[in-house]
Amino acid sequence: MIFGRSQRGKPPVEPVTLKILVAGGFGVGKTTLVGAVSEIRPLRTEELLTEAGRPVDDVSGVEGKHTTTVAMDFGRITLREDLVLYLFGTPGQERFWFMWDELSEGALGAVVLADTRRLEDCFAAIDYFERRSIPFVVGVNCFEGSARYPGETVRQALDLDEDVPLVMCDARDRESVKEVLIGVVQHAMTQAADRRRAVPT
Ligand SMILES: Nc1nc2c(ncn2[C@@H]2O[C@H](COP(=O)(O)OP(=O)(O)OP(=O)(O)O)[C@@H](O)[C@H]2O)c(=O)[nH]1
Ligand SMILES: [Mg+2]
Repeated sequence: MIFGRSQRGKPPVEPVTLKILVAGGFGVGKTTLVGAVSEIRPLRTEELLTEAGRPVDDVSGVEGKHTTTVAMDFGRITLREDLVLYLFGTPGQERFWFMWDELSEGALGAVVLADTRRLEDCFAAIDYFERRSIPFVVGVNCFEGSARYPGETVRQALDLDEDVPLVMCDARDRESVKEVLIGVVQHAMTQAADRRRAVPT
């Protein structure tokens, strides 16, 4: 049990609330992921993709996409009665990245979504979290029609540290997304424990 708080015979406790970011390149499925698991109607800030944006908004691979996140997505999921996650989906397009610093304030960890057809699109998100020592998990969003690669191959292509978890997922599937989110919480806890051990008392 991650938080080790015994429930036996006690009144319900105030849940621990954690903030998790959902990042990754343009159109990789961040808004879809937050919408798939959120138990409240997710807050979205979608704007129509326009003719004017066509030269910079590369929709290849997601041709059915007509909108894009301009500020953030927000959702909530109760993983256990004493553990609630607040999800903040970031905008994928570079011109909205000034939002990221604001959104990452106080975050426990992050999911970096990746699409194997456009892996390079998530490099910037990986760099961002590595530089700030924010624990993250890479979720490979398995769009149908995209080639399936072994996790090890994707890991090498992303030049990921060995201890960064990499999981295959479907951003539209609640159970699949829950697994990814549990992975983020566990990874963040492990890293925090490692850091505590590393600091001499
Ligand atoms: N086939 C398939 N389509 C998906 C999957 N995940 C997302 N989509 C579709 O891909 C498109 C992009 O999804 P979004 O959730 O808007 O992506 P996003 O990362 O929030 O995009 P931006 O905010 O613009 O960066 C949408 O049309 C989704 O319906 C998936 O796993 N499989
Ligand atoms: Mg979005």
